[in-house]
Amino acid sequence: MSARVGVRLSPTPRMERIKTLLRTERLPHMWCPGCGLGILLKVFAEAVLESGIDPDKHVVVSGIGCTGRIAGYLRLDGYHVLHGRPIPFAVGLKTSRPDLEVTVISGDGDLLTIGGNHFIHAIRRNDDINVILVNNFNYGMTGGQYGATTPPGSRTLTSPYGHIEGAFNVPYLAAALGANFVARWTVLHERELKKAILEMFKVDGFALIEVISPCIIYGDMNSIPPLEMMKKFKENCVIDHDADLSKADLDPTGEKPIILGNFVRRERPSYQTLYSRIIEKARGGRRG
Ligand SMILES: Cc1ncc(C[n+]2csc(CCOP(=O)(O)OP(=O)(O)O)c2C)c(N)n1
Ligand SMILES: [Mg+2]
Repeated sequence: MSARVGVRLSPTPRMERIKTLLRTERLPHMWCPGCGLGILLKVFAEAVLESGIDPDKHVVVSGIGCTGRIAGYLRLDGYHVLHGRPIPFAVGLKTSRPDLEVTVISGDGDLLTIGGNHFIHAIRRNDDINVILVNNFNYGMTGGQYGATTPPGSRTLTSPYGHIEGAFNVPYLAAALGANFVARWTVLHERELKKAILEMFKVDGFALIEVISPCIIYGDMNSIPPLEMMKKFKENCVIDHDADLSKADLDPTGEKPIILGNFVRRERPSYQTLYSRIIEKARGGRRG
């Protein structure tokens, strides 16, 4: 066990600032030691504080899963909704309250397996929401079953001899569907991730960040302890903003490079922008 366990850090002004956005009465959190979600929680809280947008205007929507718990730890308006349904909830919220900055933070299973249909149609419509999709390659909360992002060959609770299905290449999928902003970072790339979140807040239209995060369950089943996985992230990551996304599929158990970057920036008008124009026009027409 590390000699640092039990060492108490004296709070820095930065930590104090972040704490203002955390529901500290709910801590300690429920995540496993070695899980990357705590880092994302901290980075997201920092980005909210630096966004220049009143925290009262930020809303976080989560589905079910370990990642889905993030909404409950943030001292922001938050909704913890049905499994697979944070995107339609967020779309309804943003359409009725365009003044809010609506961010979905949820897992790969929630957003792409049970919720995959909502994901593709929200991007097709270009709904003006932010989506942070945490890819830990499995259903972490329920014990590590495989899902739509589990890389072929992985051992999971439901593929003990190795997974034989293909996995979604998330940035490639989102780019092909027409998302206005597409990025991928790992929880080890805190600064780049925070910058990407800040950029995402400014996008009118669908903005997606895939965040790769170690999961102790997935790691254990593939004989990679979480810190080893972090090491792999560090050693195998290649930042290439202009990458050919068709080659950006992932294999955290192997030596394949993990391609990271801010890959797509488009200015397609969002559904909500077009919708408000049409409503204006209809109202103007009636008056005239
Ligand atoms: C309708 C429904 N089906 C199944 C479940 C059980 N369930 C809870 S969390 C979860 C998986 C979540 O996986 P993911 O979204 O990847 O989140 P993670 O825990 O990995 O962060 C499942 C299947 C549920 N709560 N509701
Ligand atoms: Mg998951």
